[in-house]
Amino acid sequence: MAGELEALIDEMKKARKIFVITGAGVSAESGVPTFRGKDGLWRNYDAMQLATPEAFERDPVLVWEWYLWRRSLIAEAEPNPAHKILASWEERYPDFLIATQNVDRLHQRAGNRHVEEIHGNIWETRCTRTGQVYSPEEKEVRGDHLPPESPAGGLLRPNVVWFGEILPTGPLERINSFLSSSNPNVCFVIGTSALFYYIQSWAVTVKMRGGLLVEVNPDTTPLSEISDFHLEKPAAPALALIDSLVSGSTPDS
Ligand code: BV8
Repeated sequence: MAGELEALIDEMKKARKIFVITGAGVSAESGVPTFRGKDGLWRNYDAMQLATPEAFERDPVLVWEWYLWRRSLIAEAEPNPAHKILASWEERYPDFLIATQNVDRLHQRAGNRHVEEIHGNIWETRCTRTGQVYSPEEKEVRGDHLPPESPAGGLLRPNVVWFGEILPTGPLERINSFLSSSNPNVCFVIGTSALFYYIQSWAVTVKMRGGLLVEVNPDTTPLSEISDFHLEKPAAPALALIDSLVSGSTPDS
């Protein structure tokens, strides 16, 4: 395997700018269910049915119970080695950014500071009337007061992006300026089914401009056939292998 990765390892050794796109798979080894995996089910509901404005409109209590259940899982979860290696890479590379679809904040808990949450995060809430965003400290949601109301009297919702909603402009602008100021040497796409066109377009843009495209995923996705490297492994062992080869800490494996 190491021999096949030689070109990637050489590039990583001299790289200055790394772009990382992550999805639910990077948190799988922390015990957080992925969206489309079998463990993503909850009371026989498919996540795709619940993560929509229509579901919230129809039954805000049910949707809040799902989010409180996910919060309880995430609260128990710890950053896994994949998160920790990405945090160490932010220290190593002068220009480093993670665009994550995950709402669990495990990248930040691992130590990454340059993280753009393109689908929001599960801990904040937002008033459906005023758009005011509340941090967990400001507005704690409890199961005995569902659906929660904001001080303005509007329903409070999780501050995440649901299916059918547009992405927050702040993260999009920062990602686009990161990609356009100079092309990353390497783009990693880790633990995502890569179904959203914006995920595919960021990855393809880096590749078309001469960067290496590396996919880390036990499965194949729409990006697999155009990736320069596809490590068909879980994120933690895959990143540990790359990290060890780049830092020269273990013999070729
Ligand atoms: C948009 C936050 C335009 C919430 C999520 C109306 C209804 C339905 C759809 C639409 C609609 N209107 C428009 C749409 C289109 C829709 C769309 O594209 N659908 C797809 C499916 C075709 N898109 C949207 O609605 C998006 N909005 O496009 O607006 C726009 C865009 C930009 C600028 C302006 C306008 C918004 C979608 C956001 C939905 N919210 N989450 C919450 O979390 O509660 S999406 C949800 O899916 C999560 O964020 C998740 O991260 C994301 C993507 O899934 P993945 O992360 O890839 O997770 P998944 O389970 O799918 O895959 C896990 C992968 O990991 C697998 O490949 C697996 O093999 C791998 N894996 C497993 N274990 C490991 C592993 N890999 C490594 N290591 C392991 N151990």
